[in-house]
Amino acid sequence: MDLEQHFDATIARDQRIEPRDWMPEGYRKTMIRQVAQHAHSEIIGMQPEGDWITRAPSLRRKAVLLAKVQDEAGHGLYLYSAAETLGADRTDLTERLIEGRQKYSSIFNYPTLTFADVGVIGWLVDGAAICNQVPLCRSSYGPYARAMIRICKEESFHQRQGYELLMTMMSGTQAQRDMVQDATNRWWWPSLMMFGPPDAESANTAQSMAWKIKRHTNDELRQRFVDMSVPQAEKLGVTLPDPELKWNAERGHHDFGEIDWVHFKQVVSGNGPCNAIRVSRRRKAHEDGEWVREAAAAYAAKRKEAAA
Ligand code: BYC
Repeated sequence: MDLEQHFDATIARDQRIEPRDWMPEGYRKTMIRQVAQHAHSEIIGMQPEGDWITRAPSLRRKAVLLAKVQDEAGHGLYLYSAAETLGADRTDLTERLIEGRQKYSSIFNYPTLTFADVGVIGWLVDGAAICNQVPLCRSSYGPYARAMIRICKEESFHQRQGYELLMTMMSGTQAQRDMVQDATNRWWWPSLMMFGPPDAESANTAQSMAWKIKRHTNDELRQRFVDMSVPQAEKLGVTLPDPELKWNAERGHHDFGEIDWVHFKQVVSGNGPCNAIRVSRRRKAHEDGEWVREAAAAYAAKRKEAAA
C-alpha cells in the first residue's frame, strides 16, 4: 500500500496518526497551525486572570487563581511539545506569536475589570474551551489528542472553580451580584466567538473534519455551548445578554441572536481592546528570559562535554 493510502486507511479506521507516520504536507501544516494557535492561546490566556493574582480578595482565592494560571502555562508547554513532534521549532513559533504572524484566541483580548471577571472566565471561557476541546481528545493526531485528555481534566476543574466563585458572589451583596451580571454581559458574546467563524465562512472546517482533526463544526459546538450555558445562568441567577435567546422546541435547541462578526474579525486581526498589551507583555517576558535560555544551553553543552 502506498503511503497516502496507508494514511487514509488509518484515518478511516479511526486510528491515530503518530509522529513517525507519513502524513500529507497539508495535514502537517494544518496540525502545526492549530496546535501552535492553541498553545499561544494558553500562554497569552494567563494574562487576563494573572492581572488579579495580586488583588485576589482572600488567601484562598489567591492560591486557587495562582494554581489555575500555572495550569494554563502547563497546557501551553504540552502543546508546544506536541507541535515539535510535527517538526515545528518552538523558538520559531514564539517569534511568530510576538511578531503578530500567528494567531491566538480572540477571547484573551478583553480586559478583566473586576474580580467577577475571574469567575466568569472560569464559567464561560473555560466552559467554551471544554466544549471545544473534549471532542479534540479524539482528534486524529496522537500527541495532540493525548495532550487534550489531561488538559480537559484540568479545564473542567477550572470551570467549576469559576462557577463556585460566582455562586459565592451571587449569595453576597447587591454590589457583588451586579459585578457578576456586568462581567457576564461583557464576556458572553466574546465566548461565543471562541468557536470561530460561522461554518459557511470557516476556511478550514471541511478539510479538518475529513482528516478527523475536528470532530464537529464551529456552529455545532457553539450551539452545544449555548444550550449548556442557559440552565447554568438560570441556576446562578444571571441574565444572558441576548434578548433573542429562547428555546426552540422544534429544533430542540436554543435560538440566539446574531453575533457581531465584524467585531470578531477586528479582534482577530490585532485590533481588539487588549491585543497590543497582550503581545507586548509576551515579548517582554521572552526578552527578559533570554539569560535563562542562554544559561540552560551553556549548562547542557557543559554536561555534553563532560560526558564525552
Ligand atoms: N480567535 O477556518 P476556521 C483556553 C482563526 S485556550 C482567533 O474555522 P479552524 C484557556 C482560525 O485559526 C483555548 N482566531 O479555523 C486558556 C483560522 O486562522 P487561519 C484555545 C480564530 O482552525 C487560558 C481562521 O480564523 N482553544 O482554553 O478550523 C485561560 C478561520 O477559522 C478564532 C483552542 O485553540 C478565534 N476565536 O477552527 C482560560 C482550540 N476562531 O487559517 C482558558 C483549538 C478561528 O487564518 N482550536 N480563528 O490561520 C480549534 O478548535 C480550532 O482551531 C478553532 C478554529 C475552532 C478555534
